[in-house]
Amino acid sequence: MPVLEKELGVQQVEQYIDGVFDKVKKRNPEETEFHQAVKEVLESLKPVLNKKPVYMEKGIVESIVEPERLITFRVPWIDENGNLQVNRGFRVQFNSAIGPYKGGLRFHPSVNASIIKFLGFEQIFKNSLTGQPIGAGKGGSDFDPKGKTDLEIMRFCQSFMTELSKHIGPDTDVPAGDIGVGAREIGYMFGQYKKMRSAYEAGVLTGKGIHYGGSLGRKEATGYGTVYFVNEMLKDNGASFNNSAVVVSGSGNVSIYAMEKAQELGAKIVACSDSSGYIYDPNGINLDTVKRLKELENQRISEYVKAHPLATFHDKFSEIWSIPCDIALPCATQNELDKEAADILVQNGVKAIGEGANMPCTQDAIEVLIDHRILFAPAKAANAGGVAVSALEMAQNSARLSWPLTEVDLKLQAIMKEIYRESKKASHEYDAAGNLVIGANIAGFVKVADAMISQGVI
Ligand code: NDP
Ligand code: 2IT
Repeated sequence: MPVLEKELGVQQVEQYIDGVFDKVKKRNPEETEFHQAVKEVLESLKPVLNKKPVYMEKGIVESIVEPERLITFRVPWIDENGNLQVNRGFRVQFNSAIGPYKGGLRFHPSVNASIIKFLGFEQIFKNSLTGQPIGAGKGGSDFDPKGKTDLEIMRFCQSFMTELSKHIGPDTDVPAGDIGVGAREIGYMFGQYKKMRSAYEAGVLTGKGIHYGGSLGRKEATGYGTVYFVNEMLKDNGASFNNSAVVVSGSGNVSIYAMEKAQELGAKIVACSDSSGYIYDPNGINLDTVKRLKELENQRISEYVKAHPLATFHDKFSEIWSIPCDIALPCATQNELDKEAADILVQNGVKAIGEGANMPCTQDAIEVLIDHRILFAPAKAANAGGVAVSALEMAQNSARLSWPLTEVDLKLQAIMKEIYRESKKASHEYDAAGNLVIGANIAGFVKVADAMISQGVI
């Protein structure tokens, strides 16, 4: 292409992207997390739009940032004292170009339209990267599970599902867990859905208990998958988990199984956290204790030091990143690792970061890490193992089969390797020199965009 024509093309793309982003901000005022997620993707799509203007001409970019549907609803329930409580429920059905809407449910007091839309938007590209036939959705509620009795959790889940059941189904929209939603909540919601439909539609939810249609390996999949992905990235750069010091934030589902797999690969986990603070254990975190506290007893992480007197508890959650480490895995929540934390990690000689949580690093933190050539595994690629195994759970439910754990785990390993390979390939194809943020966004986008073009204006 002649130089002038190429420059005009670049300018046109810049203007187009600016225009789409302005519209997103105007249409979704004050939804800062959603803006942040959209901005990152739009910026990384520029090289694709330069090479393939058809995505602009067909209006794919302005379509992909607009959810197909956003449902909000009232969730009334009665607490232990007989008082009425009213929460707000959400489901965003973002994109169904390559399969039924698929994505988790989050129960946390911070949940609002911005959080649900950012998560649903990320899911488009993540789900596409898995190579599985799944579209993108996300949902949840501002319900706070902390301090609630089991009965209150059940009542809330039932009320939430009474409304949500009108909008989901094994071929339309398949929710799963996320923050505050694990096997217990999925069980109560599945029970209510089954009662309302008078039918056993096992594939309507994933992350179910193994005894009623869940997949072996789903519980571990996000954490293991993150470590498999980071391991690929390390191997590709002549490094490994073996003998490395690792800091993992959070102590929930993703965090626990990331720690487990990293330990299996020879790493020493020196710190983990919950929202009340972090623990540092110079001997390496004892996972049996963390599992007992978190999976069985619903305790705070500070209790860990009672069983391990050499360990210390610090009540500032965000200061976990000041612990020197070779590899950092943020596995708690969005924007938990900011520029200041990234600066400290770099000063302390960190070699790699793997995002187990969704959007855990702020944009300026990512810039610091990339500028310093720290190996960086972005969330959409690194934490895709969870939803990938959810898709395998759907496949098993459709076939009325249950695969052995080794089969699921081998499939997960192959999927994570392939996501790494594809993300890296796309980054080189579009002149981003191994930048996996750009590579993953592009590789995820292209499949969905092509499907959208094939299906016409709908
Ligand atoms: P869990 O509820 O099991 O655990 C969340 C952990 O993060 C807890 O330790 C929690 O502490 C901590 N945390 C949550 N919110 C905050 C906050 N605002 N500030 C500080 N700490 C916080 O959730 P998951 O492990 O399932 O999810 C963790 C992350 O991984 C989320 O970003 C989620 O979207 C993402 N993810 C999850 C997948 C899955 O399969 N579950 C798949 C892909 C991504 P506390 O208990 O004190 O609240
Ligand atoms: O963010 C995510 O990918 C999840 N919470 C898992 C979604 C799923 O459908 O398994």
